[in-house]
Amino acid sequence: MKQRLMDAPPGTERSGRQEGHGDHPLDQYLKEGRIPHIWCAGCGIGIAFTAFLGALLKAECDMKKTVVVSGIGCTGRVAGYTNVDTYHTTHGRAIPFATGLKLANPDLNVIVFSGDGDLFAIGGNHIIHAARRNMDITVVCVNNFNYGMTGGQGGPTTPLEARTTTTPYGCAEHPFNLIYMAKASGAVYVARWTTLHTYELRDSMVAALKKKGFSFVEVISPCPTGYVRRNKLGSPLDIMKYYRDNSYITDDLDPDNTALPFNPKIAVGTFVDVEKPTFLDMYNSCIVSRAMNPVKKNPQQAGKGK
Ligand SMILES: Cc1ncc(C[n+]2csc(CCOP(=O)(O)OP(=O)(O)O)c2C)c(N)n1
Ligand code: SF4
Ligand SMILES: [Mg+2]
Repeated sequence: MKQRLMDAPPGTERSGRQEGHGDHPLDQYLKEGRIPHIWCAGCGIGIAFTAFLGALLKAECDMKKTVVVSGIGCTGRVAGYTNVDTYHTTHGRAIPFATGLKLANPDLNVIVFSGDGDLFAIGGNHIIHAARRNMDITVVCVNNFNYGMTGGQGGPTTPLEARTTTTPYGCAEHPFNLIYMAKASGAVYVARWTTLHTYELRDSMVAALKKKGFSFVEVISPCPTGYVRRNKLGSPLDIMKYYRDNSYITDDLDPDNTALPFNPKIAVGTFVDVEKPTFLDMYNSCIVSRAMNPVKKNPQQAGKGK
């Protein structure tokens, strides 16, 4: 990788965009000029990102029509490393930016890739309403149970009694169950995987990319520098072993029974896969068609009340 960076033509470090470089099948999706990345050793975001690039390849996404949007956070850096048009927006506002993009250009394939804090704390209101409207976007949330980028503060998914920099004696707040929340808000595709389940995660992202409507994929992921270290959960390899021994794949579970941690183990799989008209379907069939074809008033009634 270092060799490739040295070989990169001048200017790519800034623009990050190169054509035809490298020979790995995923190279075309990576802004190599932006490497080295910022992620810590053992962080799960890189695994989620690799699964995502594999999904772009497998889903045969048209890169000219694909846009990645993210908010601020370690996970949010995914937007900057993906070799498509990207939007690294303000903290918590990835969903409204994505919504605007989709409405302005419905041909675009719009993906939001962001963290648990970005999407469910400051951005919590946006995500529930985008799901309610069934906006045709794909949302990938890397859930590492804390605000990784800013020093490991507690957030809306921090488990009860877990230690973070803002909960040094343990977290006293009940966490959100993102699967249940996405389903209750109206998402038509909802899945969860851990960073151990790399192929399942990639294939789930393919399904989410192809799904018409609001699709949501949660990725349970370690933050070794923040959450894992403060809770003395061991090395990144120990976390992988933990995921292996404490997760099970199911497609039949009611989202209500998927709460973390760990009920009794981490339930992973696809929990929602249904069809429903999207916001744009409804907007076109309801508002646009009625505005274009107004019901003509009965001439006898037209004069009434004058
Ligand atoms: C309006 C605003 N508030 C707070 C911040 C500081 N901030 C930056 S990233 C972040 C949290 C990131 O956590 P998460 O979304 O879970 O991403 P992670 O770093 O864990 O991947 C916060 C609070 C900010 N940049 N802007
Ligand atoms: S602080 Fe945590 S989430 Fe951020 S890159 Fe490091 S390990 Fe990953
Ligand atoms: Mg986080």
